[in-house]
Amino acid sequence: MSALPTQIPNPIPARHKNVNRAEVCDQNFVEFVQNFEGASGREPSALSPQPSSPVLPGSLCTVDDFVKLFDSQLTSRHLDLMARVLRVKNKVFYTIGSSGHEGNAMVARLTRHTDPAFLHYRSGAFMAERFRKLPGMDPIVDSALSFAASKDDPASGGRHKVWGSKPLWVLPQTSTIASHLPKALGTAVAIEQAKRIGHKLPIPDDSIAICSFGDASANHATAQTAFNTAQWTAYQQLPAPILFVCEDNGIGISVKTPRDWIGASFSGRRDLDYFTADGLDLASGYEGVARAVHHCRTTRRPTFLHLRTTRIMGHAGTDFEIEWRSVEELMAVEASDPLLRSAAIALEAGVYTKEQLLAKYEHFRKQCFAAAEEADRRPKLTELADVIAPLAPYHADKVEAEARRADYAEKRLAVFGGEAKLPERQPPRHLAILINNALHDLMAKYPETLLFGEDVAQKGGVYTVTKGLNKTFKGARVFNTLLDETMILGLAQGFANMGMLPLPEIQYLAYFHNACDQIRGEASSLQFFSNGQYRNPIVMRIASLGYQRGFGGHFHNDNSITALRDIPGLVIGCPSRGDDAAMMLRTLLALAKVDGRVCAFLEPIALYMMKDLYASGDGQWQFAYPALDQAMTLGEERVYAPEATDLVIFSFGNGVPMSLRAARDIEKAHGWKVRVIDLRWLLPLNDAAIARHARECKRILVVDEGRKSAGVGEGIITAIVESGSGAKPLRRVVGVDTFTPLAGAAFLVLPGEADIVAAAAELAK
Ligand SMILES: Cc1ncc(C[n+]2csc(CCOP(=O)(O)OP(=O)(O)O)c2C)c(N)n1
Ligand SMILES: [Mg+2]
Repeated sequence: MSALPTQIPNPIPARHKNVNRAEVCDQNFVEFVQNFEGASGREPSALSPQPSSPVLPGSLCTVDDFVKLFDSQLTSRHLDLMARVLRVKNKVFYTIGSSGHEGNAMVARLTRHTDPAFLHYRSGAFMAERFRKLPGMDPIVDSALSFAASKDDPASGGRHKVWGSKPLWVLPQTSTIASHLPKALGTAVAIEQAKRIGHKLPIPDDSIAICSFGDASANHATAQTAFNTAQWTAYQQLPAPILFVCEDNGIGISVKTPRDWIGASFSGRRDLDYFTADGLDLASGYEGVARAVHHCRTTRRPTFLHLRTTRIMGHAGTDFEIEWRSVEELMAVEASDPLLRSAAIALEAGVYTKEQLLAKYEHFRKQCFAAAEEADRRPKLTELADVIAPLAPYHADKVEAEARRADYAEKRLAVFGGEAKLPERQPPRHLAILINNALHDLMAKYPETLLFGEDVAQKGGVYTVTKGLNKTFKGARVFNTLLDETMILGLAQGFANMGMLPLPEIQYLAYFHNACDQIRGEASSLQFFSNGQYRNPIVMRIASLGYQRGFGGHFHNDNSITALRDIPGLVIGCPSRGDDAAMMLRTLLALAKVDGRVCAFLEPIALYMMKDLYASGDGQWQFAYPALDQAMTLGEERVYAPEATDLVIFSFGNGVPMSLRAARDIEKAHGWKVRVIDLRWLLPLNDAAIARHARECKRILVVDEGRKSAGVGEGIITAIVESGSGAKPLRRVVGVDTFTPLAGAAFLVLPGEADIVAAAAELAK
């Protein structure tokens, strides 16, 4: 490595003051090869690649491995250089590069294309290397299409520049750093869990999950939760075959990572096995990577590979480092360019002559530019319908048929313990029982379902809604997780990635907010950013909403679903009674199964045990378990008193029984016949149904137990106004924009029956 510039020349040559560091790095490589003095002029030696390839001197890496890895490095580098040039011509729309991280090609080389990979954005060389694993695939063409945001981009269909591939098991990631670690760990856990529940994996049984990220990202709470959960799992002797790859370049945008922080923080963690490798040097780094991969695959333990990298050419094309770093510092970083190291290895070992190497370098440059120019000519997304096509697939007929499918009679007989004990043979029951029945049924129907969350197993959940499931379906399918909502939802994505159907439970709505991004940014975006190639069907149950008597204050009575309601593609169902809940669950699982949808099922806690509607002991809020072939169409509302036209009340959840009670008083006071609509589906809202009922009735009331701002009520009123029925007398009864206080004071901020009656009186004026 004698030719590596260790001294900064004085005076600094003018070209090193160039603002465009891509040009500097490009020239550095060419000059480095031209001026190389180590073994220059040597003929290609016996080390040139050949069938039984010898190893590089002092390395485990064979010459054949090295040649391929170096090609992958050059591919990645020239994609970066091309992007910097063509960005300014508007032919490329992304310039976050991989330069300095090209050593990650070793991770790809030493793993399989069937090891699911969740990658850092500096993974150009990893991808180029992984592309070798299947015949007929071209990393340059595919990447160029992605850089150009062409509709023909095989990763995302032109929706984003992502590293992704269906055949290569690279699941596209979002730009939210660290957000992919929980689902990567979830996938590793799922690989093992599948075997325990007899689920056939789509990949080999000894696969590992690979997850790479930067050194700054390693500090993020979302990353830390994954490390902790991996340790928590291994601590209990449970397998979690995940290879965490921390690509440590010592910096995050402009903030330096404290010297040796990653090593200091991770080398001594219990049950997270730490390995290091020099990602700047293929010859010496190869062994460390190989050891880490082998360890992970054979021990099935969480493995942390600390891969030394550097970052050259700035954070992205828009990062003019020279404006905030000294030239001397930049030159020192650029001197550690792993491609210079690879060039030195190649020349010293006689793998290439200087001329051959420079010709190779130019060959990759030409290929990348040619592919980019071609990609620029390929079609872009020009129609809205095309953009959103993979966002929320819905095959109504298939979903309906799946929801009504009742061909598992024998299985459920075993689950419920005989004909006489079948839920449809029982008298009408309240919400908690019917949800419990439906979950038993659906877990019998779908052997690939898993139910998990905090306290859901032996205890059966805080409200005993999942009682008995753990006993019936055993611990491999119904289990307690650690107390971490982000990880619960990360696990859900992992199980879904492996073809299972997860039913995660979030203990209270307030604690969903804690982990919201796992649904908002991650699960719900997978179909969109993979152009429908990957899907992670999930039915998330959340104990929700207010009105619990004598319990909880704000955090157990959170009435805000706003954070869920604008998540693109998400389905939200909120039943107010047990029979609806059972039918809705059937539909939600069918949506997940048929269309890969991510769904939220909001269970109103205060209605779990409610048996009576008008008077104590009337039993009018208990319902018969619906026959197995009954389901509820997505968006379908329940109408009480469809013949009534004097007033329509739109509501959901707790608002429904309150409105039904208030309707009696309103009828008495004003002589009106009152129609009550239980919307049941809160996302998407059924605008057409809302418009129809609004049109048919003389007055309109919206009863929304959520908060005034950004709640469901706003959506209902918008649908009414946009339908042209807004000119009628219209009022909204809604919660106050506040947190919910403890005890009786809660009822000051939540809407009540008296408020509904009073609002009707306003309408009568
Ligand atoms: C959650 C989140 N916060 C902030 C950002 C903005 N951001 C993008 S990359 C980055 C630095 C990441 O540094 P590191 O993890 O070391 O990776 P590197 O870019 O150095 O490879 C930041 C702050 C983001 N993408 N996501
Ligand atoms: Mg970094």
